Amino acid sequence: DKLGIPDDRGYITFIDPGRDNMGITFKHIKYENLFIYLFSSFLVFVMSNVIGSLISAATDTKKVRDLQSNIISTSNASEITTDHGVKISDTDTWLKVTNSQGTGPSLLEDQIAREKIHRFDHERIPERVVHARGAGAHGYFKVFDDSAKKYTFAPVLTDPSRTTPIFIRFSTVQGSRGSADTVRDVRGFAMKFYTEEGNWDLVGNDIPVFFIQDAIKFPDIIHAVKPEPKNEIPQGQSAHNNFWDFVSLQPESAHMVMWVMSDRGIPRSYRMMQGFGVNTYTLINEEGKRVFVKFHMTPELGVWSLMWDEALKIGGQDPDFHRRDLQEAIDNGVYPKWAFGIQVIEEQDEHKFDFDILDATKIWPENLVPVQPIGEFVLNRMVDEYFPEVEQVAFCTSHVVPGIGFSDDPLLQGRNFSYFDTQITRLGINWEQLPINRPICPVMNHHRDGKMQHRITTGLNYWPNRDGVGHPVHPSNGGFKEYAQRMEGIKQRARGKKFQEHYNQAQLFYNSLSQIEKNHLASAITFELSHCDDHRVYEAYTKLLNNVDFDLAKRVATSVNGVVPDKPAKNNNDQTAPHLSQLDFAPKTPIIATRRIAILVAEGFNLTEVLAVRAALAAAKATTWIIGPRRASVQSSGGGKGLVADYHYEGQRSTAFDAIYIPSGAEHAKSLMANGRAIHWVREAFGHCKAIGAIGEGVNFLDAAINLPEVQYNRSADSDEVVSSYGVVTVGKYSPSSAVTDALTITRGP
Ligand code: HDD
Repeated sequence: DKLGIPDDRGYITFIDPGRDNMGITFKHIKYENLFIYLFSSFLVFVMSNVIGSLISAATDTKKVRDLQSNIISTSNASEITTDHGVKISDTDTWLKVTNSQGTGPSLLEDQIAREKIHRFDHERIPERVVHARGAGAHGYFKVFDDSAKKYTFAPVLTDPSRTTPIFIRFSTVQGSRGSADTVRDVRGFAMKFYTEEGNWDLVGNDIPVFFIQDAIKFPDIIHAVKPEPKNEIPQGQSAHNNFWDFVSLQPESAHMVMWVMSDRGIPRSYRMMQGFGVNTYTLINEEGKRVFVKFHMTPELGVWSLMWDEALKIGGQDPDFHRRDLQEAIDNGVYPKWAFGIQVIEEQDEHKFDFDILDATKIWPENLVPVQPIGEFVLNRMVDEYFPEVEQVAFCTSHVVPGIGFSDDPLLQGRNFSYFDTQITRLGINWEQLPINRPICPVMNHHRDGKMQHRITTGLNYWPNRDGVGHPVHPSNGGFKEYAQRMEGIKQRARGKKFQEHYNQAQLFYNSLSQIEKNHLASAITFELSHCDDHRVYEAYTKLLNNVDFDLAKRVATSVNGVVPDKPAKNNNDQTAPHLSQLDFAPKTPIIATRRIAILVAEGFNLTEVLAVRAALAAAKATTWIIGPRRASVQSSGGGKGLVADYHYEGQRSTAFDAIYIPSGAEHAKSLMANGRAIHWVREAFGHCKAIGAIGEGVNFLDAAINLPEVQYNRSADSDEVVSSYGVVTVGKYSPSSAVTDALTITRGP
């Protein structure tokens, strides 16, 4: 009702016809600033279209174009045919010999029905033996400059003029394909770089270390963590006897267990996880010099986690939470982005450290070996179809490109055998011909035949041959050449001397956490051991824990009836290292982009205010969702037409959102106060330390719902001073200053 009319303070409200693609926005600005605003809008419009076309150019990578040749759209060819191409006239009724009633036995002769059922019967392929559940997306990788040239001649890591297409698949480890996303687990972070020199697969995790040192132990750790063999319980959880039994007897896993039990085990989003190559690889430069390297991926948005209570609830409320989150961000054009960095150790420094740099249960602490950022990557395109892309994408640690090599890391050596092998079971020997796996550079060799051969290769199929075709390529022309490593040794089953020490870095990690993170970690181990009912298991693990930290061991053991120590089993030298606590990754300026904000309304809410706050949040690229008493129109104050709610209070829980905002409106606040579910909404969000903002009468509702004397509110109807306490942000009356929305950008309370 106030549209276009300057108010007594000289402010005007008008409809801004879409500065972004998030629908109509309402603006409320000083009348005299209107011209400047419209002119700047015009500039933003022009610029965003220019940037938009640049972005779509980046989305359209060489790999995406390569995949287009395999895409068939059902809308282009709407007529249905058999697999042999014959048009089908009836897909609904099996061919029968019918009696006078029109019923009778079905005939095997019906090749159309047979084909349909056959094809259906064979739709499933074996799920991955680990990392079965996942989500993937396309994107691109770029280096900033050629600074890595001193270490490697691989153009993917040194040529800033290149945009390398990538595909990333994120995953959980333990659960099967249909398990929930938010379980406590390690997350896979598998990257395929489609380089001009061939595919490079960097198959990493969101945790920089691993449970075991030697690949031969992999089947044991996986059997132990997977559902128990007698009853296939539990799904998507490590909280059971077998896992904790194994790790109590395999102390090399102590460091990794600390990471998984920390908040890293329950990320808020795939987009807010670090990635690590984990193993030690090598880089080789033009002069043939080799260095050891570890790869690091650092998310632009920071490293954030769920609370355990949230993770448990979301597991039931939205098992696809992380998959949906990735889709939502990419659909909204807020593309997930990571910095790509390397840690480098010169060959001559290999033995300088008190840990073995080839031991995957150890990090290279960043105070000793800093991460050098060399590039960045972005995910900007979801897949067109899940199965052919995400389910059929297949990675091999053994797939490196010239300039990148392996090390003698015994975990990596074994992995280099395992991945190719598993793809044969899952996808068949010709799995690299599948569209998502095939390289964007030419492929030519003398491998032939095998099931599902797609290539028709003419000419000779062996080397040497009289035509000189399919010949090896000299390294000076790009042929892969292994580093000439001097070797001398004794053939024996052995582990390196420094591989024997297991607790120093578990302690280093624990020491480096903030108190809150330590509390979460203690609760997580307590939860897990509480689910172990064999006393030998929880006793053994609580005993082991005393090697990491005396207080932690006491705390957990007391809660789970474990072995409560009376003195530390190992001195704690209080050493810490940077970037082990997640708090070290919080962006300097809080980023609200892609955060989900629920606006809790009832009949009689203040529409003008909601639209203004909503527009400000949308401009910061957050998403807002109206939660109301019904998923239909909810009237605003004075009987206005209001808004259509996105969800009913029962249709979504606070767990799906990062923050809540409760607008002003006397009737609306009264209705909320009388509604148990609405009260639960804010209590639960408060318990999960989310930012909650309220204005005017919304503050009264908040006060009634939370009702804690420690929380301070601004209840004064004519004060626009923002009071922020315990993550609760209140203001008496709305003013167009962005104070409230600024305050809401703190999406987590203390
Ligand atoms: Fe593995 C899959 C990561 C050790 C054997 N692994 C797999 C995936 C990731 C990792 C992210 C999923 C790939 C995808 O999305 O398709 N794995 C790791 C990391 C490890 C590790 C970071 C330690 C540094 N893995 C490891 C060992 C072995 C395997 C020691 C065997 C000796 N991993 C496999 C596998 C999988 C696999 C059985 C199952 C599906 C697949 O390979 O393609 O071969």
